[in-house]
Amino acid sequence: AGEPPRPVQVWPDRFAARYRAAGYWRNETFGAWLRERATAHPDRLAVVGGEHRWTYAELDRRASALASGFLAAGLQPGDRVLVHLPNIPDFIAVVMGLFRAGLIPVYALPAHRITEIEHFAQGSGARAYVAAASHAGFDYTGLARELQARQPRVAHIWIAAAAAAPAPTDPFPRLETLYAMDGSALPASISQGADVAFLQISGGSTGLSKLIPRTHDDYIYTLRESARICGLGPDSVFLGVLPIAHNFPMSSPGFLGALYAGGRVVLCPSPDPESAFALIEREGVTVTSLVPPLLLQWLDRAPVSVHDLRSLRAIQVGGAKLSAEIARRVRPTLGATLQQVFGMAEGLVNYTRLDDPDELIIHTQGRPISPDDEILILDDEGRPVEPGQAGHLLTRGPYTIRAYHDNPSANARAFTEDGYYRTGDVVRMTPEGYLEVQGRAGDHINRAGDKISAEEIEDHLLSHPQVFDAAVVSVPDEFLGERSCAFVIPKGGRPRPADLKRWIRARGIADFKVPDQIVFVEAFASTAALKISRKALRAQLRAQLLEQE
Ligand code: J2J
Repeated sequence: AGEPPRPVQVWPDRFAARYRAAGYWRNETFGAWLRERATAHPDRLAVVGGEHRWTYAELDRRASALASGFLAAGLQPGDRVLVHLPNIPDFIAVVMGLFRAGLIPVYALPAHRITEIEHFAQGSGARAYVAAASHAGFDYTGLARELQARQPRVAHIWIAAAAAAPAPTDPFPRLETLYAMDGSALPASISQGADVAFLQISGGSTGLSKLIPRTHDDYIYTLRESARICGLGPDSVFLGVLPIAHNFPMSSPGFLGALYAGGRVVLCPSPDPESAFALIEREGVTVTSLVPPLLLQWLDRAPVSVHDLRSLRAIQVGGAKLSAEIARRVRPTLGATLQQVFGMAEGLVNYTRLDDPDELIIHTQGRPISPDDEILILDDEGRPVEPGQAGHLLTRGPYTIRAYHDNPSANARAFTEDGYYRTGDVVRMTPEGYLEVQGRAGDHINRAGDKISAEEIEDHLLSHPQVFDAAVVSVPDEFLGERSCAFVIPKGGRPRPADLKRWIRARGIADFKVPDQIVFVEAFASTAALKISRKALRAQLRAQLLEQE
């Protein structure tokens, strides 16, 4: 089979030249800017989490120590490393260490399980896996064992044990031992700006998640601009509440934006509002990012909390559509400015600006970061819509990818011949040039910001012996925004819904993908129409369900 391909991301020359000339791409790298910050202000706090309080110098030292440990183990620059860590300081040390070594992190979410991890390992050709021993009641060491059995190419595994004592049978080296390495001889960076820095995970609108190669140049551009647009500086304290492996709390402006600006990152390992509120008070948090359902919890709990939240200045909300009614409550209840963020791991990110009129902040999802973000809004036939009308959003620009990693069929679907990315989102543009998200054209469920591919879950359902056919659709949900409903045609007796859910879970996938609701039907009304598309079928079933409610 040979060596798996190395990730690349290439823009046509004339675009690359333009992005460099405009000063967007500066051949800056992660390893280099961390070293610059650590030299400029070594004693300033960079990362706070659990018992740890690391200065910039300490973070830089730990990154170098890990980098030399990874390389000493036999990994080579360009190798891919699966990072499967919750919101703990080790997450940041590990990714900074990988950058320093020229290794390529592949970000998995803590909710992902063996099936997804194996898919990422295979797709990226990963040679190593770094996980926490356990988190939120799940044993990642067990997953590591299974991964190694299924994918022997993943030869190196490190487990961050945190405070927990290692189990006597645990065969894996502890990440912590690498912090004792001497990495002082390593250069700050061996990468170039145009190199792929990491692989991010797509929301997966059709089928399984795809891998998104982002370069130092393109991603650091978004960090620099996001930090500016969100008003971040040395005094900013960013709270990571959402899983920081996700592109939104990572970069919009996220923990990387905060570090880029020389600010401080505080990590909250639990999504519970009171844990976050306690940290806001203790650390003087000024900024955080939330998905709409979490914001809703905060709005309910803040007025009765004992904690003082007055340090909060801005809150970014995105990942899923925020309703105007909820948006309106942010400033009066939390005393902070709302910034709506409409972004995607593939690239394009839109923000409402801090000084925008309330009208725009409450009703729109913002405008692009870059003057060179090109936006097309097209009708079903691919023609530009009339101004103000809704249509399919396509985009290209200085930080939107031109291709997924090693995936020609997905690339053929997701990109036009002239390099526009088909986002799958339906939007309209206001006269001010701001975008309002209307919905999605594709069949995925946006469950509280977690993206679920209908096709992926249908395939899991079809593996059950008592499932003849299945169609998964999204249903509006007051709290989650959308929830998932599986329509199932049983065969040979009807399975119990709880058993079906257990079956899906046992396939080793993230819990958020397990259908919220299962409806048994005799047949799909449309099977008579023979060649009806899955898409049309799902639309029909969704309409049927909404009618009944
Ligand atoms: C409606 N839908 C939204 C919003 C994303 C910043 C913010 C979010 C993401 C993200 C991100 C939305 N209103 N405000 O990576 O850097 C839906 C759209 C979009 C998809 C992308 C970032 N914000 N969405 O959510 O890659 O459907 O990135 O195409 O996970 O989320 O999902 P994802």
